[in-house]
Amino acid sequence: MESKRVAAEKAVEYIRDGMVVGLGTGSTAYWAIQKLGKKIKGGLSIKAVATSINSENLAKELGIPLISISEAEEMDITIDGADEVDNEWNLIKGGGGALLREKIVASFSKELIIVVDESKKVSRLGKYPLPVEIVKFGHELTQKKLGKLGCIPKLRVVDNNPFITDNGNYIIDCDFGSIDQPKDLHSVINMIPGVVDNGLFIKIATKVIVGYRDGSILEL
Ligand code: ABF
Repeated sequence: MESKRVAAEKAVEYIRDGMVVGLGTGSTAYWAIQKLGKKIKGGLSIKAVATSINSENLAKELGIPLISISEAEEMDITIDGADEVDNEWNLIKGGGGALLREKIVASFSKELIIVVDESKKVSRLGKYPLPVEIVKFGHELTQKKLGKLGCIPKLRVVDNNPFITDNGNYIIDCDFGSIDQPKDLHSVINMIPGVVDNGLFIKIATKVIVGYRDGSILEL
């Protein structure tokens, strides 16, 4: 936790009065939201857009003023976590099931600061199964098509039921083992009818902050 927390709190130092801030999802983004809540109690004045119902509820608890993405139009800075980050700052995200709203918010952000602990840095993406959000209609066939791309596709299940995203869709976790051409794979996956989006974030991050167990920080 300490390494995630130091990275997340460092990212919050970039937040200034009057900004519109994208709130990520997951246990690292959690610490950024907590720190933001403290700074707002100390007088920081911002508006926030959440990337999940979980983050929205946490922000409400902490008194962080929320607006909808439609009201925001653009975020100044979004702070979010990731499951893997490669040397070109391509990401795998979606372990928390929030990839669609995270990618939408990220795509309308001037800055996307990714906050991770050292375990997330990889030389090649894919050890972590790639989450793909798909619609329910024909999901078994969509899952088969994903398998034909060279992965082991598994419907994400929680408490013996299919996981349902905030958008009412399913997640297929696709174990590719290793992803050589993330940009190409991203396009090929998203061309499959029934696929809404996938957890590859290609060249969207503008800064990566890595936290280490000893409390040190690496800003890439
Ligand atoms: C979220 O944070 C997800 O996209 C990603 O899977 C997760 C990273 O998990 P954590 O920060 O909890 O390690 O943005």
